[in-house]
Amino acid sequence: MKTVQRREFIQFGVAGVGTIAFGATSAAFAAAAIKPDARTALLVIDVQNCFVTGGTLPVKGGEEVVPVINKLAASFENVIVTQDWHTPGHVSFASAHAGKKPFETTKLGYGNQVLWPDHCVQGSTDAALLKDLSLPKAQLVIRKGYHQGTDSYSAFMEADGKTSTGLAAYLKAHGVDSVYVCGLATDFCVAWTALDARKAGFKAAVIEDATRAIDLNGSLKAAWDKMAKAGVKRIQSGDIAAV
Ligand code: VGL
Ligand code: ZN
Repeated sequence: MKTVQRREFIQFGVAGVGTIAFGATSAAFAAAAIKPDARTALLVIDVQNCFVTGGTLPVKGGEEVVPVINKLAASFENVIVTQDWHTPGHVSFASAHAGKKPFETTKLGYGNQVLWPDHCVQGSTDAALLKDLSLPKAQLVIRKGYHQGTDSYSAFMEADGKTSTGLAAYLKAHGVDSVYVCGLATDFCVAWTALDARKAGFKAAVIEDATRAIDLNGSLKAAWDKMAKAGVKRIQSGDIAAV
């Protein structure tokens, strides 16, 4: 019991407190940096060509997360990668809905769906991971959004709220209880993944400077508010001990 509490304090307590008490650059703060252990995983969400400059659904500054994530990943024993992986004509594409334009919404059986430009089609260069992403330790690639009629922003659960990707069971089988989420985009796949991590019983943090947002109609603020309510911590890459 003592061990668990102490670890929780180090992993999920000190970063925020340290920022207020000492400032991010002080030696006191540096000494309290988060040191990921065997029960912790870094989830690298959708760092794919589609979501960066030149891609089909570019996120402003998306490519800037690559050096940050490469450095972060070296500090983690467990690294998991996701890819948005849609069928041609996927239900989340505006082109699949007569009279609809990208960034409009529609109502599907499972609720409201934002309609996107065609993006991340299975096997395309657009859906490939960025070539400069260097994650030699990555142990699992989870692909999601491959059911024609169901989107999946979250790495844990498809948008119908009941079809699991298997990620929670995988992490639990490996003794992981805490996840740190980074990648693209902050207000969609990163946020939904972090929220579902909490629902599945994991401690969860989003590494803000290792993400970039789409920010559609206030979606970024809404996502941070929702995550704060759900107990998702908001940290910076500098809060993780470098190796
Ligand atoms: C994403 C919109 C559509 C994401 C994926 O990775 O955040 N956003 N598909
Ligand atoms: Zn998508």
